[in-house]
Amino acid sequence: AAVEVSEKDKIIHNIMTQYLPRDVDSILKQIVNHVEYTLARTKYNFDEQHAYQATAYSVRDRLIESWNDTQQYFTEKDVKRVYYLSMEFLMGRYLNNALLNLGIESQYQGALKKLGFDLDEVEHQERDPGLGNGGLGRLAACFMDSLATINYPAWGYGIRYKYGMFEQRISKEGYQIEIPDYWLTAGNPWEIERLDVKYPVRFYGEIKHNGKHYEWQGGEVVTAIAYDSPIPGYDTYNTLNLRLWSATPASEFDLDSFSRGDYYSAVASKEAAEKISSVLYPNDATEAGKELRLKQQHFFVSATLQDVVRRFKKKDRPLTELHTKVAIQLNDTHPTIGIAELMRIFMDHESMGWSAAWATTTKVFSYTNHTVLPEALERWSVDLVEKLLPRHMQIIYEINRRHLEEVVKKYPGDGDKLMRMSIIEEGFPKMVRMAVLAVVGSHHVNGVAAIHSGLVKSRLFPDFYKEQPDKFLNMTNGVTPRRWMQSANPALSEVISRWLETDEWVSNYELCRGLEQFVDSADMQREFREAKRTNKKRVAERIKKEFGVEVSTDAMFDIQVKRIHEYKRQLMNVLSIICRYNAIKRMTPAEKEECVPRVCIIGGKAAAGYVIAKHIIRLINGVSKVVNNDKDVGDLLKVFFMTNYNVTLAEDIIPANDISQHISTAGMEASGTSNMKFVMNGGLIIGTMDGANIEIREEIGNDNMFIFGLLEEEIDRARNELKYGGYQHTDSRLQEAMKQIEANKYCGKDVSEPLLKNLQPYNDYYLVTRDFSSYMDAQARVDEEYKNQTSWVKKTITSVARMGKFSSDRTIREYGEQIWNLEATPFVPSSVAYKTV
Ligand code: 73E
Repeated sequence: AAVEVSEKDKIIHNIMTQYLPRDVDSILKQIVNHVEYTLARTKYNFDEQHAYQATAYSVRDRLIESWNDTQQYFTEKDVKRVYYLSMEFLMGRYLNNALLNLGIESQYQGALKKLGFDLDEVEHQERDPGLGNGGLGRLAACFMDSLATINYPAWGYGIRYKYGMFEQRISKEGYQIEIPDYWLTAGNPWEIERLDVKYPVRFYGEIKHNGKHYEWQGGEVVTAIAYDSPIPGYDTYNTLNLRLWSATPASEFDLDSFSRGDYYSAVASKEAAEKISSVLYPNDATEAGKELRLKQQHFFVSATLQDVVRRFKKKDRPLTELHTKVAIQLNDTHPTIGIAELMRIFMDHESMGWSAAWATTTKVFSYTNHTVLPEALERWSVDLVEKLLPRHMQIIYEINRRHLEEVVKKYPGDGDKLMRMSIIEEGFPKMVRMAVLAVVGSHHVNGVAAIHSGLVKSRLFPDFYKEQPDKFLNMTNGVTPRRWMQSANPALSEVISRWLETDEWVSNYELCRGLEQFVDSADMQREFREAKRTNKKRVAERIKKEFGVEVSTDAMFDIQVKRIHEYKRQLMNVLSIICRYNAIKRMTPAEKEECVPRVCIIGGKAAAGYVIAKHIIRLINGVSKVVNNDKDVGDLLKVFFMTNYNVTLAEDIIPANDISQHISTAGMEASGTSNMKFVMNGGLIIGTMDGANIEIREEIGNDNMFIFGLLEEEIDRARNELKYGGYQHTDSRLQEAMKQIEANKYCGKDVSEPLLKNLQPYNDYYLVTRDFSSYMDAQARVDEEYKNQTSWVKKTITSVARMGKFSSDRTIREYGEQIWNLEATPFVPSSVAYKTV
């Protein structure tokens, strides 16, 4: 059908006959234009930082074109959208990712070269926005990339923190120091401030009934302002939106305080509003229960739901059909208050009755669980929720009453079951269990790896699983090959593309299976090794610069980078490094000849209040100092703690790994995602049967992994044996290492005493001493196999070829098909009005 085109559209079309041209000279002009008109700098003299800013603005311009077209297209087609609600989006740097996704890296390289800049150096000017803690936030970022690439209609929603994840420094003595991360100092060229997109969000206050429905009044109101960043997909015109909310004072001033002459305190109370989006809670997997965090949650969820409902209502149709156009994914329990908030909007603002409101709500939400650690399951005291969100507390009570009524009907007299299934935990104080609210209010609940999804059913929610088995699914995590291979590892990516004779594997990882047929080719083996050497050389230079220590690229690069947490067992890694050091000290020259040199790299942040985790960092730094300065050891062992691990550092060092460590106590790491990145970058894994390690092993084969340790089903028993005296380790190497720590060889007793205490049988909850011998055996196998470089590189080729399952494209397709019911909707140019003139 012909599209109606207005006179105004025709005029615009005639001026804007084509989109931003992509040739080198046009790009050069676009960059210089931004230097002059956006940055207001002289075009004859600008530095690398301004070159970065201007380049970023020029790339953003292109993204705005495709972003507008995509959004208009989705609206015209009236597609169903998914909204990914997450407290964290750990996006990493934008520029290189955008250039690769748009396929214009070489043109930008050319344009910047003409201006006297190196694209690589310009890219290094960008600050890494750290709006997340670790795996959960990075997963959200990988998902955005895959959603765009697959052409799913999707938006991300979160918080625009002023301060992201703290910057980690290490003191002279080896302790962690936290520095605030004010990442906006030089502005953020990727975002668009939408001063016109804003919503009021209320806290505290009272509930009134006006005869028809409840009204929530009084209290404090803040305004949420939208900041949008375009998300390009790979090799597609589709561009999605990440909308982050920032808190500002509500515009209605409290006239009372002004008329009382209380000018300063009235202004001050407005300032307090901004606190809400001020800082990311630096916790990975420990729940803090702080009022400000619940405020943050309600703040971004309320603004998001108002935005979603407004968008839906633009087309005239009943809100009971919301689920036909809207799917909302809860990234962990953090946005779960949204279930009560949507009910409130439906009933108090849209005059829906309870049944209709509940039926629709439960068709909209689905919930991803990311951890079974009891200390990480969010619970809010009833008192706090009642004070901060009185109407939501009422609604939660009513949800619970109706839910428990069903339970009683089916299981009369089973008080225990009722207690277990209740949203409210009866105790002193009474608590709201957010995970139970999420399960009751969602149509699907998923874990993030097969073993974890099993534990979600068997340990966390067995009663719910029994009632509704089909509600519970597994969605094994994945990572985007765009950022984690193509962008982070150009050397290896080129080799892969050359042998496959295509670069389509970047958005269709399964094509890498084609590498396997060449695994015996000496040429391919050489090229894989050369790519590895290139990456190791870069990291070796970095080490030289930061630590002043030379390391050989012939040494095995052994890497463990992730948040510091007892369950991830960095302590076990350091203990084994101490044992290796002791063994080297005892070696004869002939034995040293046979010994495989290792460079051990450990990195990661400890939550500021997590004392033991900080002690572990101090111990690593102590061991590093002793080992690296010991002349007897020479090149055979070097140990480095890499400061301030973040996405950018990960992109630099993951491609350099020969082996990486994923050694959590079985059953405790829900999935892990760096394990996937390390293997995709041509390394092997030493790890436990935990999280996604298990599925990686299934895909790449047991021969290509170094697996050790107890199985999940053996853990409870082993813990009891340790605790009640049936078991004590007898590993003399471990005894020696612990004695040295006790003698304060590596750190003072402020650190060594609490660490050793945690290794006592009755305290060793994470089973470090129990898994230790098995771990050392696996390490010995690693050393042995590394001696045969040909068989090693063959293992890495086979592994890279077989990792297709762990592309986040596969993960997102599963969510799209099994949970969200979405259709891929690639933009078709002819459908946009002004393009058809
Ligand atoms: O195993 C990882 C998982 O790969 C898990 O620990 C992590 O999520 C990753 C992605 O699925 C995770 N983070 C949190 N819980 N699980 C968490 C909890 C509270 C605050 C911030 C993050």
